[in-house]
Amino acid sequence: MGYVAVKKTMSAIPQDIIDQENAKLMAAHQADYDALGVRLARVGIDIEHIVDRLMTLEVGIPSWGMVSGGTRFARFPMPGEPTHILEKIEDCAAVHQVSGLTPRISLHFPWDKANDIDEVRDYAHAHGMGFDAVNSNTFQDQPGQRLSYKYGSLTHSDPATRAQAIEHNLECIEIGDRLCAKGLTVWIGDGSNFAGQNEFADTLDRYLESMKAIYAALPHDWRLFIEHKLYEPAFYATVIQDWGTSILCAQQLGPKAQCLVDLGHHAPSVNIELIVARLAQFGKLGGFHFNDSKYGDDDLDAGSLNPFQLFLIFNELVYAETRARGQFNPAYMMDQSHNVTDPIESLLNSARAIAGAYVKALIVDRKALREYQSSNDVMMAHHCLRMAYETDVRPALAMARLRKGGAIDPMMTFRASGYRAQKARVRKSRPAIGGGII
Ligand code: RM4
Ligand code: MN
Ligand code: MN
Repeated sequence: MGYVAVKKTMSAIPQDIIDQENAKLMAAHQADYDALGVRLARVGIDIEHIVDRLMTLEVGIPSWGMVSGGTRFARFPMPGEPTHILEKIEDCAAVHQVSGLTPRISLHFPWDKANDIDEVRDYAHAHGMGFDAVNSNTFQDQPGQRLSYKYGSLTHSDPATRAQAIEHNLECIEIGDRLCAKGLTVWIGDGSNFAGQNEFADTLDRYLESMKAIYAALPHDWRLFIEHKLYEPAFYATVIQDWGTSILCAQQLGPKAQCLVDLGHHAPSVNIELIVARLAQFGKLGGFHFNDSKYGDDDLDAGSLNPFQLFLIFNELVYAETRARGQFNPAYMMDQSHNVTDPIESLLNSARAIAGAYVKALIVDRKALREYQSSNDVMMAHHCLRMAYETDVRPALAMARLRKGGAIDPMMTFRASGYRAQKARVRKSRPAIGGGII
């Protein structure tokens, strides 16, 4: 997604700070890496091959996750948080510098609207950053907006409101194109709060009609991601509520339309890895919004509550990649709200969890697994997954980061850099008033 050959000329965190921190940890890191290498070699896995694969993994980060998030009740701002898009980009670059995993930023419009979009692009490129899918927003009204989205946007009963929502998505494509992004993610808040408020079939008809107009405006190498969500803001029925409706719509729209799985957008106890497998099998798995959740769309750090689920998802992804033979390219993104932690630290926390889940999925002994499955040896099949999951793969993650110029220990290095404290001195403070997600 959004690959551009960027020449880095600016650094959010001075490289020598990262190098100094790495120097302190180098001997211990090398010993741990060698030990893991020996351990993996015993089961026929070459650690260098795993690190090479990991170095190709890239996960986008959300511009809207760079400021302290809030709930419906309150937002507690943090000193030094970014106040405009360029500062958000700088923070994203800091995450990538130490994690080596997050070279692209996903923008959300009109939240990230800028007078000079070329300046935004150039500033990101100067930091070695590109852009992921752009996100439209027709779930809120903006100041001065002509027609309200209170009763819907792309599915609204009024054609003029639908036209306005379509127009906004077309503008997002235009801006995204200038940023060299390659995808548009559409999540709508449309639905109903009361039985009888609207007809399920009619709202979906209107959605498809609107999405066809957006699809028609996509550049040839773009993808359109349909993001479903079970509930909220609609509490009775949501128009694109689950992966079933999502894949039906993606199939109706055409090959550029794919489904996006946000890990917080499912009913409790739903088997998300099974959804991933189904979408991948039919070529409709477009990408992810990684996060973790306990109750609903909690937007907690990826892997912070349910790391085994994250591993099982990556296990499906690695298997799907093998089956697809090169045709498989989901766009990985994080979508989190950081309400009580420093967003940069939460993204580092999640980057580690995601990379760890990927590596653990890579070291699953697939040949043995298949044999256990064929002979119906249930316990050993499960054991095979558990053995990979329970391996401490941190030295492999550290090596991949190190080889990308990142940190052996991202969290401690970020703390040692004094980045946030320095930003608190130079950045203006943002108001605490009001709730809401950003
Ligand atoms: C939604 C959904 C979308 C995100 C907004 C801010 O719940 O996850 O991906 O754009 O929140
Ligand atoms: Mn999302
Ligand atoms: Mn969400």
